[in-house]
Order: sequence, then C-alpha cells, then structure tokens
Amino acid sequence: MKKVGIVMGSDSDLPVIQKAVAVLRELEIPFETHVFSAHRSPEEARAFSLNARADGFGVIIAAAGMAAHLAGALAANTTLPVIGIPCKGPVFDGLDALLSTVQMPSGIPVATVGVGNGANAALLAAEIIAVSDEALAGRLQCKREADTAAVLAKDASITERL
Ligand code: RP5
Repeated sequence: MKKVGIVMGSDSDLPVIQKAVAVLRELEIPFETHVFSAHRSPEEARAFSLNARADGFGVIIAAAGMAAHLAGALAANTTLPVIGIPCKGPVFDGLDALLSTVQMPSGIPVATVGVGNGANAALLAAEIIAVSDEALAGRLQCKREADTAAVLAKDASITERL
C-alpha cells in the first residue's frame, strides 16, 4: 500500500498531527512523519516533496500555522495529492493559516481541511488511497458505520436522560 507522508512545519503542530496519526493507525495505513518548514528548512521540504512519489508515498498531509506556506510549497514539487491542515497560531485563531492554505492560485491545488482537523485530513488521505485499494475501502466503510452507530447511541442516551 502507498504510504501517507505527514509533514508539520514545527513540532508545536504535533497535537494536530496526533489526531491524523490515530486515524491512520486505526485504518492500518503506513505513514511517515517529518518536521520540515517552508521557511526554516526549505531545501529539506523541497527534497521530500520532489522524491515523494519515488519513495512510495501516495498522499501528503501538511500541517502548518501562521503564514502557512508549507502545503503549497510541497504541492509545487509533486503531482501527488496534498492535503493541508491549517493550525491555530497565537493570533487570529487559525484564520491566517486557513486562508494561506486554502487560497492557492490556479494550477497548484491543496485540498484543505478545517483548522486543526487532523482526523479529517487522515480520512481524506485514506479515501484517496482507497480508490485503488478495496480492502482499505472496506475498513473505511466499517469505520463510517461504527461512527454512525456511536452517534445513534448518543441520540438514544440523550432522549432517555432528558
Ligand atoms: C509554522 O509556524 C508552524 O507550522 C507552526 O504552526 C508555527 C509556529 O512555529 P513555532 O514557532 O512554534 O516553531 O511555521
């Protein structure tokens, strides 16, 4: 199976990445994590992205905050799908990173999930890989059904309590 490459701009983004890692582990998807910054270590970020397809990756997840260039910078050097996770910074509550990540000019797309939503980034990565992997598609379907059952259990519990 293709690996998911997870890149964070700083180790301070780790709490967001941990949500993605939990989902990838649950779905038994191989992944590799790195700290590469579009600003602080641009050569390493570029090399990772340039080599990602040859290195066995199928999707890249990129998490960054503030002037969040990371997802776009990685996308510039690969035709693999890149999923951006905007992270909250000390001001603007993540709106700065959201706009920086989602507002890519035409030609270099970044699929952007909600601020801090590592779980959705991993699920989207899984859905992309599952296009050509029936076993993974089955695990995704099971997870979807389990998540629905959990919501229905909450419905029953609230109705009973109130
Ligand atoms: C971004 O700047 C990182 O992705 C992080 O979200 C933010 C702050 O980084 P640190 O100053 O905490 O290393 O590049």
